[in-house]
Amino acid sequence: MRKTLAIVAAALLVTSCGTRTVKKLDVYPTPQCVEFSGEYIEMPAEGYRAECTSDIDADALEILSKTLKINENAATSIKIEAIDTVAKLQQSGAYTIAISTEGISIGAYDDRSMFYAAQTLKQLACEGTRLPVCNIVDYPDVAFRGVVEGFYGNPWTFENRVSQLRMYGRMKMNTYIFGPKDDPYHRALWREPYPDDEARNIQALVTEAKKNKVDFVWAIHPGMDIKWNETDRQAAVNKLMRMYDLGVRGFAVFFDDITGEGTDAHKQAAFMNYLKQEVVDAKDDIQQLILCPTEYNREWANSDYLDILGEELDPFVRVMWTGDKVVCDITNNGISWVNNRIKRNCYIWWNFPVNDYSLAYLPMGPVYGLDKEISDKVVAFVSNPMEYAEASKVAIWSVAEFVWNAKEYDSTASWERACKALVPEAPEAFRLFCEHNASIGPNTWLYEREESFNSREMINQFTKSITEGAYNSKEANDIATLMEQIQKAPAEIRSKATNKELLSEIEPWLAQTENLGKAGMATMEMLAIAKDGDAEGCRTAYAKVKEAIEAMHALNRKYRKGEQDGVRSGSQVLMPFIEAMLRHVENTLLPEQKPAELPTIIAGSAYADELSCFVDDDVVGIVPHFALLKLAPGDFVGFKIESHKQPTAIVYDLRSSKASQRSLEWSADGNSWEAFAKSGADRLDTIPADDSAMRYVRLVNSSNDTIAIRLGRFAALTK
Ligand code: 14T
Repeated sequence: MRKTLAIVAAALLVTSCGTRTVKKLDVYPTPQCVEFSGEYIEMPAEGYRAECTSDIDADALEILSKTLKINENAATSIKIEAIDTVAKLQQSGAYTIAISTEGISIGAYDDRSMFYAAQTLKQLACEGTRLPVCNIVDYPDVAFRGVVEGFYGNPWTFENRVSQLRMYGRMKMNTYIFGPKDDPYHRALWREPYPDDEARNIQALVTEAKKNKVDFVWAIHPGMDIKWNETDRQAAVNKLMRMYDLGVRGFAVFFDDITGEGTDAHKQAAFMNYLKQEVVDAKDDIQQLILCPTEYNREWANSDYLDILGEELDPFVRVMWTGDKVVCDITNNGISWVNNRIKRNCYIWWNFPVNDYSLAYLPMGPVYGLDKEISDKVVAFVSNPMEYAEASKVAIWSVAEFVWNAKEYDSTASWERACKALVPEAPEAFRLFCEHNASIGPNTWLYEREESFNSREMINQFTKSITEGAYNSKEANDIATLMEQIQKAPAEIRSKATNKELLSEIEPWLAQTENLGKAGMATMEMLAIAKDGDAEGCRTAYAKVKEAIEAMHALNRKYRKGEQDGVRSGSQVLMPFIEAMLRHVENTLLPEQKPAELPTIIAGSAYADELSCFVDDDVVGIVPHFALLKLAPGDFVGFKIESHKQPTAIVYDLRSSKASQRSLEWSADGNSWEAFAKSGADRLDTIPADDSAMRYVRLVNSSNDTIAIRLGRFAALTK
């Protein structure tokens, strides 16, 4: 019997779909609407005959051929037609699929739709021989979805970018914005054309992007030194036209993180409108024109800047927005607020999993904190990743799921899938690694991501009982087992994962996680001995824990960069647990091991009680405190270093205040003070400290007004 392929009209599919889903299909991102009874059909061995009214997109066809076998003489058909009826399907990427014993029907709005239908079919046919009998109607929640390579630090390599573009194709993301802060031709030398070899790379990336139905958007960052004159306007047009000649069909202009002349809203709007006219209107195939404003988040939007953009910017120009802060959750309310100001739906630039402000931490945990209702109110959602391209894929995977279908988004399930997709050879070990490398550490934005979430409760429970004098063997065993798994996971990942680039990116954290597991195992051994009151045996075990922690410190030191910390793993739950258990053993069995002296806060201000000190390897300082500290003239905050230590340098990351308003001082005795020779930069700096008598450090409000400071870091490196 010759089976004909039924063309299922899209309208029919829509009305017949969406009522009931008996079983879920393993397709990601989750389609909007799936009707599936649980029944499968064998794929015809001879393949399918393609029937369509117009040419099928070549990239889609390539996937279909591999997945389904396309054979002109096959009896069963795969029929492709345009969708022209339902509103939700009237958008790029929307598609329908109907699979029955009669054949396969695909409805496609554009080439991207066809490509996405092929991607879905590829996932449906993953077992190679059978297909589910189903109806799928699918379209994205957010029109533009993807990634903005917009971080400070080493830009991604050509190979990184190719691999990303392929992933975006598979995950139905359609936008890649090229804007790495440290690509010279993006920012520092924005007027200059790319040298030939780099130009060729961009050309090749544009081709790869096209194959994956991704808009390659090239961003320029002229604001550091732009003059609002004819010469610079022309320089920008010329540069964009050169990029156009390399194949680029989307442009963005970033005015973030600048001061001075470049920040003028009227001038920026006029500049964008000029580019619209001279570049976009001069061609007929430019897809996107995007502005990243100077006031790109609500915390910084305290002027009429956004209203001016809203009034004066050509409606074609889209406006980026990071949310209520630079790094934050994305809330419904915050989006409505900015949309009113800019008089259009904003283009979300989400600063996650970027870690350029906190390089010691690898945010490998789940993606959450995105309001599901935002998808109607944003024109786009792009994520700013880490300089580690492969490691960023865990978060990017989940962002892709969220932006395609927010109401079906389940952050934990999505994260587990992402871990499995990235390291299918050792998914459990990799998931464990990610779970304990999820915190982003202390930061100005007070943003935090949950770490060790599957063991937090067990750890808390155990800590509570042990400090109450009880030792719960069952819990102790469970924690010891966990520590052993953590210790073993890195070796398993190294030996099994085939993604070598990923392995090299995360190697410092793999090593640190191994150390963490070792320290944790030693801790549990120490506690098992401590419970019997054997002080002598415990002393040896205690030393072993200390040694393991020293190994972590040594590794951390090795990777430290300037004011930035080195490599941290398990910082949120497991390290505090290990430290707490050391204190517990010191207090109960080994009093002689207690540190003789601790650093202390000194404060000639109201803040003495709010602040506390930390000691960490060779750093002593004030625990980061991001709430604004208001200091009246003459008020000070500082700390006393333990007498047996001597500082070598003072490091700080002080937000909000200016160096000219404060003086940094030191003292030998806490009574007579002397200013440091170097007054230091406003925000981040390292000040040499070379007097061997130095034991006290403070900052004083030396101005005549009250000043406000955030203590991101205020510490001494010691020897
Ligand atoms: F353009 C913006 F949307 C944006 O987020 N700009 C930068 C971005 O390149 C960077 O990766 C991100 C995370 O650190 O934050 C912005 O950079 C900053 C923000 C600051 F508040 C750099 C220094 C800051 F003080």
